[in-house]
Amino acid sequence: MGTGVTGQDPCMPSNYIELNEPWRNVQQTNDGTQNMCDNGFAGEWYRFTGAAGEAMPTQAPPSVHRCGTDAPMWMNGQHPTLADGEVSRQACAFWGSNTCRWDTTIQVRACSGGYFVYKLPATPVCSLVYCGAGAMSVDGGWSDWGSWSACSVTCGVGEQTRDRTCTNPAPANGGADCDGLAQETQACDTGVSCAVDGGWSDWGPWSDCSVTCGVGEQTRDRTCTNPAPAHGGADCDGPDQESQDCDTGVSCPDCSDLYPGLSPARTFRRYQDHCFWASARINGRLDYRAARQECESNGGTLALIKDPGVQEFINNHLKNGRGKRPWKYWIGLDDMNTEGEFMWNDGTPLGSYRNFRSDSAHVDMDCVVLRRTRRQSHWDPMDCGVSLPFICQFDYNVNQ
Ligand SMILES: [Ca+2]
Repeated sequence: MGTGVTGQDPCMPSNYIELNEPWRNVQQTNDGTQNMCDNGFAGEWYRFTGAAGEAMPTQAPPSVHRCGTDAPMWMNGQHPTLADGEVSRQACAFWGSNTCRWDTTIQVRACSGGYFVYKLPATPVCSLVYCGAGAMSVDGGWSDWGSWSACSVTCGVGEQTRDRTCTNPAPANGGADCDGLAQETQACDTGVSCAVDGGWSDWGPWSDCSVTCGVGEQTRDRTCTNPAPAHGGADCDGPDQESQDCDTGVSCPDCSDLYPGLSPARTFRRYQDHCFWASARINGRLDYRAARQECESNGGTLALIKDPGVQEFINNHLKNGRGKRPWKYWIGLDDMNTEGEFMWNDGTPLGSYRNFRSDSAHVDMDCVVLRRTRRQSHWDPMDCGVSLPFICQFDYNVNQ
């Protein structure tokens, strides 16, 4: 059998000649004016590549006048396998109605790179050409889907995608592209509730005026419920209440007009919704029980000092025109019911605001005075029988 150069592998690119002319492909027809001829071949090894195709056709071409010449040549027999090694085949030239009008013997072998090489002699006559045939087309096929991407959001419901590629196999030689989408999308629920920042409701209506005479105050509210903050969202910013002055248009009566039984009227002072009245220091002295009775018979009580505001008001009230001498007035606080347990005259317990000068032990049935020295005012327990001036307290209610 003929071989190439002894000892050289014809499958190696340096040992074969590429045939890649477009006209050489068996699908190329011509009108009979093109007359290529392979009579210059001399038994070299050849490989069909590129536009020429990748192998010789193993069936007669559909017609003559192909492959750039009049009588196209094809290989009469199957291609060998790798294991077959080098084989001989008949190459036929198609002319007229004879698919093998001329013939010659060629050598063929399969190469491990997936192609064939042919040892081709000069054609018997001209114009004959060894034809190439195109590779089979390969339709594309999808790869497996990739994994889903991370969800597009970190709370609530978002989206995720996955991809595939048209590479299994990739389309080749005019084969069809893959059909369908290369990416698909689905919803993904993070299972985490999104934080909701709070929002204010509308303001509610203004409240009634705080007073029934003179100028008072009224308020309106809003709530952080539109929406309420949730899942770590921010609270509403700003106040949930606002206030404004309200003028009743009604002149307020004096305390002395409301409680005409007490004199002198000039010692009445109003603080918030109460009137306070102090008896005269010289002529207005009574013991605790009598002082309490005097206040109550006029519709009030001895003064109930339950917060620092009232304490300061009474202190300032009594200070006016009283000089610098110390003074004492009964207020409505005593422990006559239970020793050591001070109660206000309205029946309420002492509570958290207390202004005793000291916590020293007291005698039975202590009654309490508001006492002012040069430096300060405070409370002192006293013998209830002592006669002292006193301070009454009355509701300031213009509707009574
Ligand atoms: Ca006591």
